[in-house]
Amino acid sequence: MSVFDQAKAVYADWGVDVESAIESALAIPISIHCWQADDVSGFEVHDGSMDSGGIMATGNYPGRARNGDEVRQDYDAVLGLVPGTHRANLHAIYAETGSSSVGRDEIAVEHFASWIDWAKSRGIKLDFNPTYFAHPLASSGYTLSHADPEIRAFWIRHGLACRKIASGMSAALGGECVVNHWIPDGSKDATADRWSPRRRLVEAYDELLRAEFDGCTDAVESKLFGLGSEDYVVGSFEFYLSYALSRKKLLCLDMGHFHPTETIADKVSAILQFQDRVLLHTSRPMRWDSDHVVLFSDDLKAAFAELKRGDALNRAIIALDFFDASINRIGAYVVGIRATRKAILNALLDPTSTLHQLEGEGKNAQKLALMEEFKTLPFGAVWDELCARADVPVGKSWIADMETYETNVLSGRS
Ligand code: RNT
Ligand code: ZN
Repeated sequence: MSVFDQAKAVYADWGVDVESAIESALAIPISIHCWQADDVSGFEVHDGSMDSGGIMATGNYPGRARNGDEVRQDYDAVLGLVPGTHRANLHAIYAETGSSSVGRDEIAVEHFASWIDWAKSRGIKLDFNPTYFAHPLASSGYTLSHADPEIRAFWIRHGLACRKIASGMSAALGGECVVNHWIPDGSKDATADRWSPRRRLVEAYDELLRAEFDGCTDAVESKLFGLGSEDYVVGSFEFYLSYALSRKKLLCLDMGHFHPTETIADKVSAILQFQDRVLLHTSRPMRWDSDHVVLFSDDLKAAFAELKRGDALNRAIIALDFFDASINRIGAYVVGIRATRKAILNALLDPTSTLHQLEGEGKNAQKLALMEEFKTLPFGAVWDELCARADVPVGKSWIADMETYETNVLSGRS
């Protein structure tokens, strides 16, 4: 009997069907962010320095992608090393406008033609994000909630341009394109007026999101604090929870955007009582919203286990959000993507009905014991089988592929 067959029998003893878990785990889409490849730089030509706008990639490991072709080349390398169904998640600053500089409020779907061609040829779909940061009109720390109506209007036009681009991507590729709106707005210290920016933000979003665009699904992402917005973030959790619910928009929960002991695992069963779906930004905070590479951690496992226990894995849109410029970026991608897929598989192998039954009968010690037991079942054998079936490297063998790519491709980038 192979190691996999033994593992299958162990899970079957607990009523868990490994075959269907593998099949479902491979089918769930993970949207891969483009911004790990180039440290959230994008391709815009800037005059002078850009405000970091609340987020920052640290490190200077060689091999950063410098243009669209290199980001797509990196995507291709990564896609060969990770199992399952994927999408690609772009930011507006990854528009390719040739030698001309095009304003953020003037970008259009044709500036993403190379992306669309690439996605079509790879059979993957695109998601999208307006870039409300790294721009002179974001340097005050406010965008859609800015006190100046002209600056607000600029960012509303940018958001609208992005929603139209998303609609174009959807038309070209089929299916929906999820557009996530995150703004850095907030202030560093002792904010006297926390009310006006929030009132303006409601109005700005109402204007920006009023029209429907075919194929474009909008989400809004909350945050606790950012670099330079430690005291006050306009788009807090309460703000966006209420906004999304009242305006029938998706809420985006980023794993790094809560208090350190607060996890999103407990939130999904509350939010999904009222919402059809939720967008997850799979990330890993370390002491703060540090966007570290996602690992197969307790937090990640708990989030996906919660979804599975509520039969809600198909109600979560899974998108990665991390950026580490201090290590091989292909490695960062592959570790984070594999960790996320592992957490999905792990959740699908959960003995949910037995756990529910034990808890219902008040057998809480037995429930705890079973949860502990599952932590040491031969999960690795099932994961390896999943990789083999997806025709990607099994176990640690992908590391050698990463090293070869580093030698052949990344080391040539200055
Ligand atoms: C920032 C948000 C946001 C960004 C990306 C680049 O705190 O998490 O999702 O990371 O849009
Ligand atoms: Zn995020």
